[in-house]
Amino acid sequence: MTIILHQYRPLYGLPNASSFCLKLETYLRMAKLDYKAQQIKGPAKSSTGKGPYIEVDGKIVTDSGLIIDYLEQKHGHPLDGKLTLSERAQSLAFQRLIEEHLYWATVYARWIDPMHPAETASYAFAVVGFKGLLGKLVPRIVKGQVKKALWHHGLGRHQPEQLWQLGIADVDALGHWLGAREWGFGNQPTVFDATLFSGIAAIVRTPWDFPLKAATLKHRNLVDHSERMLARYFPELAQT
Ligand SMILES: N[C@@H](CCC(=O)N[C@@H](CS)C(=O)NCC(=O)O)C(=O)O
Repeated sequence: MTIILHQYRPLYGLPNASSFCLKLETYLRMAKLDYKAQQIKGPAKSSTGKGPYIEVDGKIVTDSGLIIDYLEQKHGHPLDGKLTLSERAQSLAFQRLIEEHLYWATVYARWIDPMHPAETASYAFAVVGFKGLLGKLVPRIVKGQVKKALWHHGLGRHQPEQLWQLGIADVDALGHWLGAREWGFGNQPTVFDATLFSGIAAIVRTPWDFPLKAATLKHRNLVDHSERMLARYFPELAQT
């Protein structure tokens, strides 16, 4: 049965503005599962109010990680099946670093960074996708919600210098850990690679400069990894 993938809009030459949507769509392609993508307009109609979510077997499943778990229960473990328990533990730990910590530094860069008011405003406008009066009002409202979310996460309580320092430490750890390897584990990409790709591409494809991006660009292996993933799974978008 075809999976309906509900996700946000493409942006900056990437299949999606949202790292979580990008990770999930990459997973679907990696696992060769049949899906149809539909763009979320307005608030996501999922149990958490967030995207991505899928419709499958007459139900809605939400959260990229829980969706992958659900699909693996049904279709087996085409990507991570050969990993040892220790490798799975490492994969999960790095995914949490990318999605629950580094992600928030990227959110700050895209939505809040006071050094780039014009760029963050144009990002908000592009990502929200309304025109006219709504295109003026909604991005401001969402920006307020993002600011609050960053505060509650904790990263948003730091001064920019410390916030960047914390995000850069994540990227350095990822760059040093990946080293000269093509993929995170073994000789085939796994869910870790889908997550790393989504987290790094969101930083380096954001089209203005900020300290986290400068630090990420220094890790050529991370940039190459994300371009490799894009070329392999989204050849229609890869740069020549
Ligand atoms: N843990 C979730 C995170 C999803 C998430 O944070 N999605 C963001 C977009 S990147 C979202 O829908 N935000 C809308 C909101 O918070 O209302 C996942 O893996 O799917």
